[in-house]
Amino acid sequence: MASPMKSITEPRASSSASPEASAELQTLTGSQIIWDTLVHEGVSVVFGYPGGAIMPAYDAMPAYPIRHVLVRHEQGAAHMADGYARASGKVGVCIATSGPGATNLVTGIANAMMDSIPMVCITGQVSSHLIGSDGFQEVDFTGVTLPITKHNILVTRTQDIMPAIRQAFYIASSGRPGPVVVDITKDAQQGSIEYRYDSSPIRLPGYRPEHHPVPREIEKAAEMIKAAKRPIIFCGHGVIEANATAQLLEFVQKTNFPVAATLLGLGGFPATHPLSLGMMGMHGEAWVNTAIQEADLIIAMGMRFDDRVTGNLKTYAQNAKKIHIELDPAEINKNVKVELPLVGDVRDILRMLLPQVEKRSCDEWNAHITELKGSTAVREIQSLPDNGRLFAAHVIHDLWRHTQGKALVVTDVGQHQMWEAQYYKHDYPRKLLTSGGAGTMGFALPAAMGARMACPGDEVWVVVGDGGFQMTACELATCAQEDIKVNIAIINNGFLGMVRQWQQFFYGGRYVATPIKSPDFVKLADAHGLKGLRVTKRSEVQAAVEAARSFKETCIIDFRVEQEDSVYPMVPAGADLDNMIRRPVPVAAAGGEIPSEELPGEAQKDVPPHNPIFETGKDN
Ligand SMILES: Cc1ncc(C[n+]2csc(CCOP(=O)(O)OP(=O)(O)O)c2C)c(N)n1
Ligand SMILES: [Mg+2]
Repeated sequence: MASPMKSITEPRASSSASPEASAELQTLTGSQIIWDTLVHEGVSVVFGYPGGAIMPAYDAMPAYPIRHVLVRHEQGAAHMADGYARASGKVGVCIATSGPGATNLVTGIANAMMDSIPMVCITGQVSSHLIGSDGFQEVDFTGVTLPITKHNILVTRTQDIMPAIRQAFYIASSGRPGPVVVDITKDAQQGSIEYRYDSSPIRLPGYRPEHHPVPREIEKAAEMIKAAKRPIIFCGHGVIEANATAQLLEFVQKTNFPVAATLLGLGGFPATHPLSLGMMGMHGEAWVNTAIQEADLIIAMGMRFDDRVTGNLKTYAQNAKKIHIELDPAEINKNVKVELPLVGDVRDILRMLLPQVEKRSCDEWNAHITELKGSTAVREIQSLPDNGRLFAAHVIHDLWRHTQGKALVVTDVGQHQMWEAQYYKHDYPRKLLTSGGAGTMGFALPAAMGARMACPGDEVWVVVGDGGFQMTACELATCAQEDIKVNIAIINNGFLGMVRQWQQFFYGGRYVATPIKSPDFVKLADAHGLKGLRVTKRSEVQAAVEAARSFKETCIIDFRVEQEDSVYPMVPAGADLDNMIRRPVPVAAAGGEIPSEELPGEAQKDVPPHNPIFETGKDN
């Protein structure tokens, strides 16, 4: 993680009117100032949960044109704000009371920090005279969130509220985005001051969010691009965050360089484009990881070379020179040493680079990568005949087909997340939202609700495991109360599947604490006044998807999938990137036998019995 930005000064009191002040001087309470400032920042929806220390703010809320979504757990509020931000590109806002309300936000804040999501979290704090006295529901929330926020501010005076919130929005959304906490004491909310909104530009000494490469560096990049014979572009999350997808497409059209994506970069370059290679890394496509190891030039855009992407750093992409286009200087040479860093906004840099790059072809290299793909076709699960069993990959693939690849998909964390990344071809940015850096189970449902609020015209699909769904399933009640329509595909394998897979490959097949029993999801939907369906065969997928779309309510589909399927390929943690465990060649394609070297480990030969609490294909 990049070092959080901590160097700015305390917000200055500014009840004094600035020349650009946009409104008349009026007497307002701190609570009113919170909402007035949010309205000025363009906020139209917040996600939250009330309690003692934030009650004054809630009391003032109805007078302002802001919709409040009442969640069932504050973690949900943070993920909803996060999903709202990812889908819209705007700052998401969540709100909670002090103590347990605030600490319930922590997972959501850490999640947003790891994925650089702009978010402002407003929390109530005990009155200033109680701070440090272990007052009722007192938690030092700026202390707690110091390492998981881009910045945080404790506000104890009414006149500091507006400047603090303005700074929070500015810091959250400028440079490399991230979450900012504004913790406001109850007495600051209750006090009154003469107030007018200050719209003057924010200046924070020591905070320099913008960087620009010098022209010589751009020229050097153009030379390296010209000289490359085996180049690959890496499309990272920063391409999407910087709205640089059009520039990337133009760059590829000029150079004919192939593009691989990180998990969070999926959708930054159209997946159905002939030069799109797919995902890299631990569960990346085999040909992508092989090509990376063979490449002579990597142009990494808006990504941070995390360990799930690189595998063993000592053997990673040894043959490649590297150009790293990245906004955060802290990421340069952090994990992977690069020949040429270009520090700045990806879109700006591509705009500078494009006129300097000559049109060229890359036929030999692209043909070689196509050859690499060829050897994987027999392992392709889609080419298996329908044997009556439902594989998760089938569900995702069919979902992609039936939604014409246009849905906004929000995934949770686990096997289903990787299958989604592999089988749903994302052609558009901000249409795949997933928890990358933190890998937070429970993210999908609330984040999808936030995304739906941001993009009410979008068809939103939650792709979630039976385990992760149960972590935040309480938000179904929020869907019902707030009339938020999402479609929920539970990839129900009766296991904490990704952990089960690791147990199968690396822990001798001992399935400790991974078989998981679920409630009847169809009845659960019904209990909330929502729709529920169950699918056990591939032939039922299409009708269920169509039914879910046709309901005006949120609909859960309980997809009873193959229980012990694994995600392939897999680079074991810390292994060389091209040292992948591959899907065993299907028995039919291999002439009846699976060659033993194809087996992923000892455990595969001695597969333990199915989870006894769940029988695939049967109601339970
Ligand atoms: C909050 C949290 N706790 C634990 C984990 C570790 N973990 C990663 S994947 C996984 C299993 C997920 O199971 P499920 O939701 O059923 O999805 P599946 O892998 O079966 O598709 C677990 C426990 C995590 N990522 N997040
Ligand atoms: Mg599962």
